Amino acid sequence: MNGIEGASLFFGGGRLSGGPVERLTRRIGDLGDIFSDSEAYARLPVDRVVYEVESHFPVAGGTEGGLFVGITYIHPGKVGQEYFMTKGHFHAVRNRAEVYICIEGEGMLILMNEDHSRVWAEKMEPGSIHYINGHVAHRTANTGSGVLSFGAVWPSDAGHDYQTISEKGFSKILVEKDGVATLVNRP
Ligand code: PAN
Ligand code: ZN
Repeated sequence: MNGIEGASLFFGGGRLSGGPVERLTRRIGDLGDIFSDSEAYARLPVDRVVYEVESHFPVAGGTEGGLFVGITYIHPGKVGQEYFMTKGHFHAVRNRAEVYICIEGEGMLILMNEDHSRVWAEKMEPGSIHYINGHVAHRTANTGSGVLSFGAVWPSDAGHDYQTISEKGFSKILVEKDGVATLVNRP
């Protein structure tokens, strides 16, 4: 043996493999509280897949100093005029930052500050790299016609606060307006 080893994790062919990978699927039926147009939401099949996440957790959740890695795949689609998107969250430990790297597709990273007074977005395209400051809520939306996929790396003690978003939402939503992805105030 020469002491040289292969990586334990591999991304290829649109899939994470190698090391232990946990897979999570979010369907329309799981996402009732995030989309604004409840009539359009009710018309979609509850089992339609909106996004999938593959994650590798090399250390236990809550470990200080470790990192987690994941790939998110958001399918194309809309609920009314609002693009398919992730639930979105603050990190439970608010000062924990994160990096996203877009792999494939077209989308927007939607960000909101801690007192919900400001929402803004960054365009995601293959190769775009997004540094997400701690204290900033983040969600991603697929604005294209194919799958949007991106890699994420975040601290293993960050945790996820979904509660705040499910109760109060983001103060702006991303909708298609005259063919263009546009942030508008939440109705
Ligand atoms: C990402 C997200 C992933 C799914 O790995 O967890 O894109 O989005 P939701 O967690 O909001 O459903 C991340 O930001 N981790 O911290
Ligand atoms: Zn996060």
